[in-house]
Amino acid sequence: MAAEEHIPVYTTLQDLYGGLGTSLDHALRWNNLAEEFEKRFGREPAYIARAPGRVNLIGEHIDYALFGVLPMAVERDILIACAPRPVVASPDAEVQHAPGGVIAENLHSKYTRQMFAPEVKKKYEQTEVGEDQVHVEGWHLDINTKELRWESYVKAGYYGVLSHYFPSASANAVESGKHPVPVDLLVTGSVPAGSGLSSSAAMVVASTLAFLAVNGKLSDSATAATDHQLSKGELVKMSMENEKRVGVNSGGMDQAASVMSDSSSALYITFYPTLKAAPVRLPPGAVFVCANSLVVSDKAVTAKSRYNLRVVETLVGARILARALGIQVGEKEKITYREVVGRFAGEKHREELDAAVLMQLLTRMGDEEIDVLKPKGLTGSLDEQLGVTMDEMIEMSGLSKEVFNEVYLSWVEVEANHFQLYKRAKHVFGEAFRVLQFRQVCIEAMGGSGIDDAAEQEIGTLMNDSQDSCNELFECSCPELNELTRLALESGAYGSRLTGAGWGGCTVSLVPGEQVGRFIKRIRDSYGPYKDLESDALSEVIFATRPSSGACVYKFE
Ligand code: NG1
Repeated sequence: MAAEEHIPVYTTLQDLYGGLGTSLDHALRWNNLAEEFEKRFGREPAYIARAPGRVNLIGEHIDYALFGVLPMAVERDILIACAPRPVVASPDAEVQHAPGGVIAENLHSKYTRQMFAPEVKKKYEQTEVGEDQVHVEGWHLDINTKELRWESYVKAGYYGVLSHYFPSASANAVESGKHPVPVDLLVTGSVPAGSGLSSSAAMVVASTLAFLAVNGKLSDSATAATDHQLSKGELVKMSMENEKRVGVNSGGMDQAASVMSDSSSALYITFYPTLKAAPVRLPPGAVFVCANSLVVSDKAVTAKSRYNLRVVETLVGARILARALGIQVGEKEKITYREVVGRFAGEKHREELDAAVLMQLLTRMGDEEIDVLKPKGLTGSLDEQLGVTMDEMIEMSGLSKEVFNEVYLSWVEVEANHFQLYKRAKHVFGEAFRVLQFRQVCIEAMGGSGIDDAAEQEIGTLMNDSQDSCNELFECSCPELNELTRLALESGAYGSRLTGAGWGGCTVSLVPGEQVGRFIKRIRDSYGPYKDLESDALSEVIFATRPSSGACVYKFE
């Protein structure tokens, strides 16, 4: 099981890139990073931590309803070269001598050099006899969540390492040598930021790994440096917690894909009853092309009318459906659609439904049961009338206004005149079904001849259906994403859809392997916003990718 495996530590690039082949591009990039590190810090790095971005192939906006999703890691990644810093006299002496002081640089010139050191948080209390007592609470690193700053992701990863591995943060720890070492690090990334390919999760995973490595908290077969070897599942959980420190409440898909992927497969990630990831081998002719719409959707700014509103519509819908189906729900419980289905089917705690049974239930829910989410007395088609007002929604939930506000609105701000409970539910059940179908097609294709492209055709159709559903029912597409997916189909893709949260960012298209070059050229020539881009900029915004291996560490010997 991927979750129990250890984080791989390599000493050659051949081993690291395995299935991908040690392409010259990779080697040049790694060498360049190591040489730059040496130039800037006067010695070789001790490690390079690598974490890839991800593209979600299917299963959009259903992770927070706890249904399975199907992403894969992309070849584009974040690399962090790092080494413990010998303490010598210098103008930066304050950081140099602070336990765990960090000098962080980025190869990209727009991200400036940062220096920071974790502080020990102390609490002063008065004893009964009036003396001050000092308690050490833990580490503190100043993370600015109001502004998007590159080093916040580095700090977020560090925070987790400090609190998990240096719990006795105190002056005593410093004296006994159990404090974190001072570190120099240099970051480079090829995952385009803010495009729905999870550069943030890759940064946090890579940073977590870099700080573990320099502090001797990752072991490999050569050096059993620690009693407990960190598993991939543990790194996913740590990285999820760490990313929350930058103010993002994520469902776990991004970190799981970055850590647990392998170079031959996509990942079927399930969140219920526990987080699990199983490889799904893709048909051999499958090449995925990511294309950035160049529309930037600032998640934090638009959350109340987009992402967070969808989360609330999805959660409230689940309660109303549960109520209509006669399912017990605790008054303060935020039940999800996946749990409603499970309880309806009599699923026992920690037991999983068989995929065929789950598919039957999804069809039944999506085709019949969710009619209870429409406004009373409405039988018409999908139009604005399908939405319900806040008062109607509260009444349908069966909760008092006070309890409703506490459970569904106290932790999040939302803005809408009408809440589209029915449309969102229709998308969620349909999309969860398509994920299982996609997986099924891939499993069946493995046993087949692979001579024709029937599997690719079927997968492509599922991707197109997903795009339609995201556009019409979940309303998370935008004109540019619709245009890009349309152009992709006209240019020979089997299927094309938005990937990630939507409202901008990237599309992913499944393209026949032998046509990738021609496909990319046609999109470059026909998508308006690409017209004035030079070739370097173009290769940043549209590129082919196969599945990549997950996060790892390279050790210099
Ligand atoms: P992006 O914004 O593409 O990383 C977001 C969520 C995912 C998932 C998708 C929609 C975060 C960090 N990630 O992805 O968990 O809900 O939207 O499928 O919020």
